[in-house]
Amino acid sequence: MFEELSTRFDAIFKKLRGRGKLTEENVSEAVRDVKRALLEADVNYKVVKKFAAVVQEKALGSRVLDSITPGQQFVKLVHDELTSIMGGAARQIKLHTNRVNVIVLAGLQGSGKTTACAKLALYFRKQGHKPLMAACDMYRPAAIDQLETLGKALGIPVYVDRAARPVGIAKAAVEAAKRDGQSLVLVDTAGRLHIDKEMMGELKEICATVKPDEIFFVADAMTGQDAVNVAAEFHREVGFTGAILTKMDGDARGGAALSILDVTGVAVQFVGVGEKPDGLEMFHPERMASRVLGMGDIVSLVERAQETVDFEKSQKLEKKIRRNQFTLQDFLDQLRQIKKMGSLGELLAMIPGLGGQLKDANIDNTMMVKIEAMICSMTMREREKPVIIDGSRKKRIAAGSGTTVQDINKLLKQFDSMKVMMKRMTKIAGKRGTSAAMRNMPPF
Ligand SMILES: Nc1nc2c(ncn2[C@@H]2O[C@H](COP(=O)(O)OP(=O)(O)OP(=O)(O)O)[C@@H](O)[C@H]2O)c(=O)[nH]1
Ligand SMILES: [Mg+2]
Repeated sequence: MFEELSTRFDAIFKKLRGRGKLTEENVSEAVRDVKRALLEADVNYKVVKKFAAVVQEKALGSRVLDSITPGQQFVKLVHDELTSIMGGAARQIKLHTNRVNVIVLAGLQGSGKTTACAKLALYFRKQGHKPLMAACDMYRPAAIDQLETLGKALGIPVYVDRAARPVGIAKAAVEAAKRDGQSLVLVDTAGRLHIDKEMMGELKEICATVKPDEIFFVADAMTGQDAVNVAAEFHREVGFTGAILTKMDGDARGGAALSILDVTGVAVQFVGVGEKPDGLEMFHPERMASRVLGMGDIVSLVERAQETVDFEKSQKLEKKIRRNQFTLQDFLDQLRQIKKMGSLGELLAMIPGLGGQLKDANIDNTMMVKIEAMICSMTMREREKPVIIDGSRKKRIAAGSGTTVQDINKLLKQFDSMKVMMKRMTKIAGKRGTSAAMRNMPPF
């Protein structure tokens, strides 16, 4: 996400920091570079112009130039402005608890509406709601099947009526939800290649009938300014309460995320970060700005860890680490937990300070696969007591996992030093009192 833009900002700030003292001239130069970077990331030109003017004015007008750390001050300024154009504080969606909530999803063909429908159903179910998905796309025969398959996989009910019209389906779904005690209806609508009268008419009719609490405009982030222009047109016609930018896991340059609010007046509410139903994140402007500027996103990382990591298991693990009983089997379990959280590269990119360096590090999941293979080729006793792994055992494990004896040696050595480090960390944490977030984190 935002990789290119991130790299560009990194270079601009490095240049600035190398200057020792900032002058009006090199601030102007940096602002010009920022402007170019944003334009290349496909941010709307009017937004860029405004952004640059504000940064320039604040950088020159305030105490930035005279401060002890002008470079850092400048970074902070850009960070704050980025946060502000994306909407400042995130809006928490609060669903009603005393009646059925309705959310309508709309957008162009293939933007990710149906996927987002399932993602939101899962998201709100995690918060204790009981979602029902309504299949209102009658134009593509496979659309209903797609939603039904997703529903079945997640155990979420889908309202289907292959003979009715979209408006009727939406209405009947809300009634069914009331009857069956579901608390949220997610309406999946049909996509079109372009915004057309028929589509708008149908959508307006659906909205007038079911009176949704939220209308989310779903846009493919990869399409950049096109997505923003369609969003603006859409908003004029129907109005929406939030945008969902999908496919942010691809190489979307960021333009859409940075422009939608300014152009339409409505903020991004969620981002899609994967094809699977758990690939959805709430959009936090502040965290996103940190990510763009390569400052990492530790809060999202902790949140994701909390969602995936089993609390009881991690407490047991903490005890084991403290007693120095951490085994290769535990290590394997941890690796699998991390894999559940996402790709290693993606996770590391969220760690402050690491973002920019990752490119050359070539961190990929093959390393994890290799380690997993090696541990899986060990007997249980070897995993519990790695000291017994002698030369001949090493040969056997290497042959079994398609690796070399050197690989096994490396793994064992890394495991040893990791154990030492972990013990040290729990000691420090113990003194300070481990925070709940830390306890939930895997130990590396
Ligand atoms: N990588 C990635 N792929 C996504 C994401 N969201 C959706 N997709 C993929 O995009 C394609 C289209 O998604 P759908 O949910 O079917 O899109 P839609 O808007 O319902 O499409 P129509 O009903 O045809 O208008 C599918 O292949 C999805 O798997 C995302 O956040 N990341
Ligand atoms: Mg669809």
